[in-house]
Amino acid sequence: MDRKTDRVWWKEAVVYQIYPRSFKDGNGDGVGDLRGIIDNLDYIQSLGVDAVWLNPIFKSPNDDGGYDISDYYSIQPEFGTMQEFDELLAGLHQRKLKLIMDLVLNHSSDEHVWFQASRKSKDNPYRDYYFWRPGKAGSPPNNWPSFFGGSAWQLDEATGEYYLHLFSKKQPDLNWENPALRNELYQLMKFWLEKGVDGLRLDVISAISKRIDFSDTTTSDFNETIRLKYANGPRLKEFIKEAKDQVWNNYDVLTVGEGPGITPLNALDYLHEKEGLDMIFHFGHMFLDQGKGGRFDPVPWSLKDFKAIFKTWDDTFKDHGWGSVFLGNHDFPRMVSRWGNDTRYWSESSKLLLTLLLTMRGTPFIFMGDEIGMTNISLKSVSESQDIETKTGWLEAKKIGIAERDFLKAANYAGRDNARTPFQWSGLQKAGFTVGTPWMKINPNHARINAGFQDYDPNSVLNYFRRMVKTRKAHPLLTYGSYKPLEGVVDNLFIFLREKGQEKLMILLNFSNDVTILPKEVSVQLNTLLIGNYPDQHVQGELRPWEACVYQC
Ligand code: TEU
Ligand code: CA
Repeated sequence: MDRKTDRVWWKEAVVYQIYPRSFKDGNGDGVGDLRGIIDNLDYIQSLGVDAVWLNPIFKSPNDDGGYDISDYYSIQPEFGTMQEFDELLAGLHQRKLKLIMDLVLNHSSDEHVWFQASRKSKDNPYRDYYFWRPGKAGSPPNNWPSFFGGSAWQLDEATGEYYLHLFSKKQPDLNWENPALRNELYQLMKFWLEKGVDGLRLDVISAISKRIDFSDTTTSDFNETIRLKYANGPRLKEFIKEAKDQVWNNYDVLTVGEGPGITPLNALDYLHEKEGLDMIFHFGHMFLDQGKGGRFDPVPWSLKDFKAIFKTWDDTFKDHGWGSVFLGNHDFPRMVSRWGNDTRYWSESSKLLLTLLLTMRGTPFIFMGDEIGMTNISLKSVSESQDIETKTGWLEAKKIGIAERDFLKAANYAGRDNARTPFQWSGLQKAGFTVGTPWMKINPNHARINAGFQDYDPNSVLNYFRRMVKTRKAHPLLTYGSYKPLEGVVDNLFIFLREKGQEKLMILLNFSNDVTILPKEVSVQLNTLLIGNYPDQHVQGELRPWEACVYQC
């Protein structure tokens, strides 16, 4: 049984992702916080979005931007108090906005009381909340690499054993094989759902079932190691089903799982109305420009491959399950810098990418700042990075003799700092983000790119985004209609049809700096232009550089 055609809020929603540390500082300490979000709920509502996905706000030593939780029941002190959380949730609900929280259940912080106990002794009741293994002749138990460089195992002197951490050594992996641990996680999820949280984004859910033989990886391609060794473990489906039975089925809650390593061939194994997740984030397109060395080994990408990945994933979900669509988040460079042209055609390509997000089939997730076309930042040295993945990536690169200049080039193209620069509210100093010293470098281009200026400019990226959201809402076929990309068009054009009943829309996107002639068979179908990203009338028969058009056919 599948609810492909059922109407549910999360299929019709446009979701706005907020990285709280960088959204707005409400108390002058240079760090974004809940007060800063509460004070800007009217701005969020003005976007026309339906839900907010908040990156983790739980107590954390902040080794990995809050993805290292040391207490699942309390708010990160820098972000505010539980009272302020309640105020935020009420403020969202008053505006008919839903809240999706980001829960990290694959690992905890090493400062969590569970881990503090677990490491005390081999027979501690909490020992098996984590994975401990003896080394092999003075080496780690196997050759698994961490996402953040080095081994995925850390020797703990106290008991002379290693513990597993797929991410940083301050993020020990939780042992889902242990039912006592699973029950603790179910309890903490119920705590937040009882408060009225509307959705859960489940961090690295694809990795919670470990292959406990811990056999070595046999490939040097890191994304292959994720797929074959970390994700899609033997009990993954079972654990998801149990969480569904024990917790999620008892609430009206959206569950969207972050699924690195999940492929079009097995995605549907994890999605099911009664026994699985509602959606996953897949990474097909997000690893497109990553070479064998992963993030800091960028390779050119082609629109041909980009289109093929969208087709493959749309095919995956066309009859069962439901897709999610995103082009950026807190883990990836800014979408206009990565997929668009953030110099000469900054405005047009920002709007084109927002058009793609809001006309594609699947629930769109918009990363804060992309609605105003925020761009990558250029770090002058690795020491300016605030991201463990870049800092450890540099240590690894140095070991193999890569020059800082070359590593920095890769980090400035692909690093996560790009997405974590403070939101650019105004052209004032510190971009209106804080009155204190910002925790992270602010992009100097905030003088030109900021929500304040754009709010008043009818042709701004921000006001185009607002119009595009309204267009999506006005045409339910953009949610429930079919998806059919046009084959055989020239490589720099991405053209697709959305249809439902008698209504048919054609979306035309020119991913290039060149004026491109439209094929005859396309032009003859175009009737009324619903929305376009050039202020003046669309020139029949061609697409201008980075031009996006949505036509009624
Ligand atoms: O990301 C894990 C993940 O799957 C990677 O694709 C992600 O891009 C990460 O940067 C490694 O390249 C999730 C969170 O989104 C990320 O912020 C955390 O660092 C990570 O899990 C560990 O919790
Ligand atoms: Ca603050």
